[in-house]
Amino acid sequence: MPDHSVAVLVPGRIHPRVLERLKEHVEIVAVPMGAPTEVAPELRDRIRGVAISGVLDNGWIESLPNLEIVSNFGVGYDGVDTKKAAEHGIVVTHTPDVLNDEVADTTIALLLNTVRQYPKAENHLREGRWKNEGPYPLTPLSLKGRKVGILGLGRIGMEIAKRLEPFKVELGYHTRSRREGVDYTYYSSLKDMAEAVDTLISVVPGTAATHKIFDMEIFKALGENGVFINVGRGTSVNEDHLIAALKNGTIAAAGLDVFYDEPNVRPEFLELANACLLPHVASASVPTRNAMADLVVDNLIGWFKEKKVISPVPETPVKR
Ligand code: A2R
Repeated sequence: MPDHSVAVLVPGRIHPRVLERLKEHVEIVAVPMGAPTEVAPELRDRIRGVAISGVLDNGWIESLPNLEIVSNFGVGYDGVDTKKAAEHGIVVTHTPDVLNDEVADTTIALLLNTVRQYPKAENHLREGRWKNEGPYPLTPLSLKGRKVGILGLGRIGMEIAKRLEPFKVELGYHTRSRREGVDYTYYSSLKDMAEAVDTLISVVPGTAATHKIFDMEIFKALGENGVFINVGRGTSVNEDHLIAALKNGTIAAAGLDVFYDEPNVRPEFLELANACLLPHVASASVPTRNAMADLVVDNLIGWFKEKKVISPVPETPVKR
């Protein structure tokens, strides 16, 4: 039986499984994404949790007097102001680990698609051009012999690196703190890594420190044979610079699953033959998204039942 003394706010859209499971336990208050809307005081005072996929407006944190927990759908929680939440003693959780394999698999696919142009080759067949015009042109780029540098060797970055080992590429990484027990070459800055490798993969969170760190200086360092893959956050990229770098041959190609202002993709990207584009689908399989949905719900229910959460974000003040 749902405990209607507890209500959970759900701004905007979220995976349906979150709603299905949550409604067995609590009352759901569905509101539009964005600034707070009118909620009856009696209901407002029962809202102790938020389930969010996207951006949580700070107005909700300020206007819900009994809010205790924000459960974020996704490992990246740049849509939640964790500092503001902490000021209000609110716990923030996210969905790490359950998506590592899926995102790492997508990264390999995106990398191969970017260098070998498989989606375009398939279109060549589908459009009847193989028969009418002849074979798809040879791809100028190949994965063979590449030197790959990964920005961010965390949970997902490690899975990407492990998957790349059998591809016989050279592997290196940059993180702020060097990882113990890892044999890949460590670079002490992104710039140094970009100079040393010909393929950059970004899988860092969207933070102030990673905002637009991929700029023309980095693309110039990567060079004309360079391939840039981004499965972290679009906010890490200066898209003006990336578009220019792809247009003028500063780098050879880019594979992007994330964009600065999703779902608005800069039209220039669509014009670029050397850009391979995905609509933020790295974790988007039914089993992985179900696991993420379950973790969103289990964090909330665990908190309401026993004041215990499974996967708090590092910045959160978990009170037990
Ligand atoms: O810098 P460190 O030692 O904290 O290493 C983390 C690295 N990282 C950075 N590296 C260089 N410069 C930065 N400013 C910076 N900030 C963070 O990113 C660590 O190696 C990695 C993040 O790993 P995890 O926290 O385990 O995150 P996970 O689960 O791999 O997901 C990464 C991101 C998500 O935040 C979403 O944006 C996307 O992938 O799905």
